[in-house]
Amino acid sequence: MIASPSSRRLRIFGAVTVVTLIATYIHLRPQWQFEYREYYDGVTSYFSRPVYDNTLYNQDNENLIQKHYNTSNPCARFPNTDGILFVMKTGATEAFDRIPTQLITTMSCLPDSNFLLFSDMEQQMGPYHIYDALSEVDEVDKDRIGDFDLYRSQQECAVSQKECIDTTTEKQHAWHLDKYKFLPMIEQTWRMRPGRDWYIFAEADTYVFWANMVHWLKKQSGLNPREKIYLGSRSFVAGRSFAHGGSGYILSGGVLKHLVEQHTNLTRQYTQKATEECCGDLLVALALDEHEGIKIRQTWPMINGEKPTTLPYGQNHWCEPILTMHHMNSEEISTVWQFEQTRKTDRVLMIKDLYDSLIAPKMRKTRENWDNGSDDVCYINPDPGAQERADGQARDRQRKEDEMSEIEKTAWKSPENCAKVCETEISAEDSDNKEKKLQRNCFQYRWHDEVCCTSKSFKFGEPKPKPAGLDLKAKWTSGWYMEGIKDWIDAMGECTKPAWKIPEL
Ligand SMILES: *[C@@H]1O[C@H](CO)[C@@H](O)[C@H](O)[C@H]1NC(C)=O
Ligand SMILES: *[C@@H]1O[C@H](CO)[C@@H](O)[C@H](O)[C@H]1NC(C)=O
Ligand SMILES: CC(=O)N[C@H]1CO[C@H](CO)[C@@H](O)[C@@H]1O
Repeated sequence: MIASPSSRRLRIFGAVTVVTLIATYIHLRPQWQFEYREYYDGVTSYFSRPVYDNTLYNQDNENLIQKHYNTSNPCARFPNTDGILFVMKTGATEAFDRIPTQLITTMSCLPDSNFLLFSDMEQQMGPYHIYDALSEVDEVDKDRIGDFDLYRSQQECAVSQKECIDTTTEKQHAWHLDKYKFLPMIEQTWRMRPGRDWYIFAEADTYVFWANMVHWLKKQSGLNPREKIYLGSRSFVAGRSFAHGGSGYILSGGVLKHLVEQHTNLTRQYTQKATEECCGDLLVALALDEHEGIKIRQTWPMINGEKPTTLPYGQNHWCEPILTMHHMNSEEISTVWQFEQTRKTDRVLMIKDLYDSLIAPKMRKTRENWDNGSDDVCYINPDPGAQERADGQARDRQRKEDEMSEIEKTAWKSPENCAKVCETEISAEDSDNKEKKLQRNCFQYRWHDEVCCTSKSFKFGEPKPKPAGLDLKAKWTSGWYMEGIKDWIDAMGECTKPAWKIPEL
């Protein structure tokens, strides 16, 4: 059979197509393999995440933390939080600044069913839902009470909150609205997640040390969650004690059940009361006292309102395990999480460990334009002008003239004179006396404008703005008596037994 021109053309076309396909295959093959390998790498890195240089590591803490930060298994040392519910309260003016860091650090290891997020507005943050603590407050109250103006403007905001609300000017309003959230939040918490042993309430700038917290609640404390228990760091307003909210506070399932199930009018009642009181954490204490007859049990310094740079290290703040800290900004939360993740040991984390790994490497003899919070004992130029310029607290804490040594009498004259107070506290003949070293009262000083103050603990502190003019007196200088600190630390030894605090009434 003779092929017609059209069928020959067809065959040529067919051959060309096959050759083209083969060429395309050969051309593409390496790329497919490459893509395949990339995909494969993606799969393995899903199981094993990167290892980085540990940015916290240095020669002063090389024995305490890992040189590298292996991010593969962040929850390996995280405790089992069964029976515990964590409740974090925030506000719409700050939620997106604070909560994401919480979610990618400590809370990333909490099962979703073991925490709730509350705010003064319902919002969604990635896969996480933020509940409106005020949703069940009576509409009449919301209209009537001026503190709810911010609540309304937040809801009326047509774009992102940042573009509607000036966070600096609204800070005060956000604070006033905050106190209305506490009891409604407590009620909703029980309704949404009833029957847990422990309920831990905290704020978006609270850091929770979960390993310590769970170990203490479940094992170490011996507390029975079926009893009515209210734990926290005790504060006072007009003689009434309450657990400070920002430090975090803990309610037993036993007390929460009774409080919520037996008192159906809590939200209404405490919305009214909130108009007359300063703060929501106080209202919680008032409700627990009025309805359950219980008071806070002091759990400080384990539940703590300070952070690593403001903790007063020393007596009562050393071998004590730490459960919470407060005023932690996002960077600080991430830093402490990284520290927990890269510690070389699993042993109970004590306050001392924060100092050794995070603070000690940064300590030096003096820092200018710096305030380390020295304010236990003060020495001020006796001249009336200088006395008047000094702040009230410093004035109240002056040592009496006839109780002062010669060194102390001239301490106000300069930072160098001020430093001598600590340097000369222990006399040369006592320099080997361990008891004397442990009883040291002067670890650091701060000098500013003819006011010298010293402190019986050692704190790191924070920068102070550099004064504009040339007046040397206006500068803030802080210093630490490093030898005295070292002697005290050596005399304290290794803290072989953590000093767990027994919560007292
Ligand atoms: C990081 O940790 C993972 C899981 O614990 C482990 O399999 C891996 O070998 C570690 N990587 C390095 C470099 O140590
Ligand atoms: C609920 O509390 C409000 C405010 O204290 C009060 O006016 C009201 O009578 C209470 N209602 C009940 C049913 O107790
Ligand atoms: C560590 C510490 O207590 N820092 C304090 C330093 O001083 C400022 C006030 O100037 C305080 O706010 C800090 O708490």
